[in-house]
Amino acid sequence: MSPDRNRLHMAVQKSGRLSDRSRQLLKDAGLRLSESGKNHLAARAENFPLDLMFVRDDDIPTFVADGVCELGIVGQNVLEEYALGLSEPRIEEVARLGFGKCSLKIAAPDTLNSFQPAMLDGQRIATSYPRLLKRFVESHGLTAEIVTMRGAVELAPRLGIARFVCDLVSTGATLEANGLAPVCDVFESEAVLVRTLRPIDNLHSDKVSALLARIDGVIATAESKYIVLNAPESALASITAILPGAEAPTVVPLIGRPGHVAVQAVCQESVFWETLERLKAAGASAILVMPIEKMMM
Ligand code: PRT
Ligand code: ZN
Repeated sequence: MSPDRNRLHMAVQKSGRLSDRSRQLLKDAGLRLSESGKNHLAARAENFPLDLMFVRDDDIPTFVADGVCELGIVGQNVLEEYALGLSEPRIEEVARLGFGKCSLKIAAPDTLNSFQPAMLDGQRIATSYPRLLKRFVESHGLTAEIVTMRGAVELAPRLGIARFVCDLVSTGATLEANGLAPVCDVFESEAVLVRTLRPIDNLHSDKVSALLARIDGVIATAESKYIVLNAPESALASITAILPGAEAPTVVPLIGRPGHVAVQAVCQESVFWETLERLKAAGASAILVMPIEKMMM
């Protein structure tokens, strides 16, 4: 299958932890995806000039760097590990997507009492991320013998392959089930949208900008809420200071309630119950928090 050069191409994970959320993001951005067959390798957006290519996550940076796909969605762990092997940048991160969050951590048998990075010096450490680990170890002025494994890294200490492991952790359940405990953080990661640093021709660059604007809108909307509340005018300053991430709220008079106003604001951060309790304590009443369906800044 040779790519249609009149359309944009995006590499996404075929099946794994990032697949569903990547497709959902594109659907939320208004794309209607047509997928044919169960073992499909590609999908076409019916209402936007974009084709998706379904690949292994490890291959996504190469596809994007080579310009086979102008865009891609990949974990920062995979992206950075790839980038550390390049002599010059070939791919750039354009947006953090807020899902696929995990942390690359060094772990040791849970019998280890206390930990100092210096304890890694001269030790064998098993990982699937040798470049990220090497950078970390060197940043502490240490050397370690890095054992690269493609998977099942958490088995290395039990098999006598390495004393420490350096692996991705989300809940920590896998480490615990293998008698390991995290001892230090190496790299924080989440899924990101990336684009090639190869020149994108003018025909395509408008499409890229349009798609990025929509994706930015989806990301902003996910966290944003629309808040409406009533407040005494005297409490306005303290109430607007509590509203999370709200710029320039709208303030309108309330007919029949002199000295009181209605405040409307878009909050670009999560609104927690604690926030509502603080607003109420500051004098707000009739507080409504509503989801925002679409947003374009
Ligand atoms: O087949 P393909 O090569 O595409 O997929 P893959 O098996 O290499 O990757 P996949 O689907 O497991 O992960 C894709 C991406 O999801 C990773 O590159 C990370 O960016 C992100 N991610 C988020 C994770 C995790 N959380 C995660 N917990 N990737 C892997 N894990 C593994 C980890 O390696 C360990 O084995 O889950 C286990 C630990 O999980 P907890 O919850 O027990 O701590
Ligand atoms: Zn992979």
